[in-house]
Amino acid sequence: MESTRNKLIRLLADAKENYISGQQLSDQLHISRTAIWKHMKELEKDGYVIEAKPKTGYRIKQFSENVSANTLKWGLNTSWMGKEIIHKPIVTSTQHVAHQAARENTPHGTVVIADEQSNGRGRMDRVWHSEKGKGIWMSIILRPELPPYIAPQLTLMTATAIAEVLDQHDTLKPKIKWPNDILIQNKKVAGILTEMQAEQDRIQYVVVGIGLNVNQENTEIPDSIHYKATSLKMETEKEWPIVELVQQILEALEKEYNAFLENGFPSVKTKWENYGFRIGEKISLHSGNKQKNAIFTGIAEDGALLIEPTKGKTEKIYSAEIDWFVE
Ligand code: BTX
Repeated sequence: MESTRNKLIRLLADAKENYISGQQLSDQLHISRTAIWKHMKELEKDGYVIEAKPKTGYRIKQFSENVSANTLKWGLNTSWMGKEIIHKPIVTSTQHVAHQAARENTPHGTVVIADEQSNGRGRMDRVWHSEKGKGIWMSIILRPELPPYIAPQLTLMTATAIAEVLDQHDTLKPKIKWPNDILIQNKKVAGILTEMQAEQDRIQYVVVGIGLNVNQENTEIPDSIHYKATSLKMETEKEWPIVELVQQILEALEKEYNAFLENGFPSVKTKWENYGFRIGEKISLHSGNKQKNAIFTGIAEDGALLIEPTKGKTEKIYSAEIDWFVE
């Protein structure tokens, strides 16, 4: 059901330049004029510029580009994804907050998003740099009624949805580095971290963490990762609207997830392979301290990496990392 706040924004937005009286709003929303006034104050906190003219009414002078639960929900075209949004200015890690929320029974599709993470993390507890207001740092709680071995496929599905969103912008040409990184011009623009709580044969919940570098300048990328990291701004020389981008990602994810439930992994596989980084090329892989070179031929029906270490012999790999440089 649409919230009163969203209905209020919709009424004001539909009125465009015209004022709507407090009485009219209160009649349509079935709340008191004092409640309307309180909502207006909340909208201002969310970054909307509201004009209130005595004896005339209210109008929106400027929409908000700030990230907040309300701005993200307004205009979000999904049926279950992001119906519940938890937004915080700063957290240690949105993964941490999402796990807590999931244990407290928050619904499927809940989104936890922060402006900044003080302890953002990647796989194996690696650091994920998450500067304030410069990127999308969010975690999504999913509750698929599926067995635990499916979880890695959700990583590939999420990567595909993000690649599709970025690919709507002609120049970006995103690639997915198996299993969880999105690259532009061979540099990492986004990473995905999928964590799960499960019983032996059933997933309780999955937290899909997405880190996407959006508006960092060249100088704002830490030196240690400079050679392999980029942002949308660095690639396009323009500032990107974060709220709109989050909405596009949530919409694409809902679509991909629904298709995945209906048709299984094959619906993801073909799209994923269109974006696969170095498919058909020689790659170096490592897992623990084992390293091997092989031709990367594609991904299997279950999402595993398919390689050909020697001609005519195919191997399936479930856990490894593709090295940046071929040895
Ligand atoms: P990963 O383990 O594949 O990648 C981590 C590695 O990526 C780091 O060791 C570093 O080399 C590099 N790196 C760190 N920060 C950045 C960055 N901002 N841009 C590009 N490269 C970077 C990838 O793990 C999964 C990352 C998920 C991050 C999200 S953010 C929201 C959620 N909360 C949280 O704590 N993690 C996830």
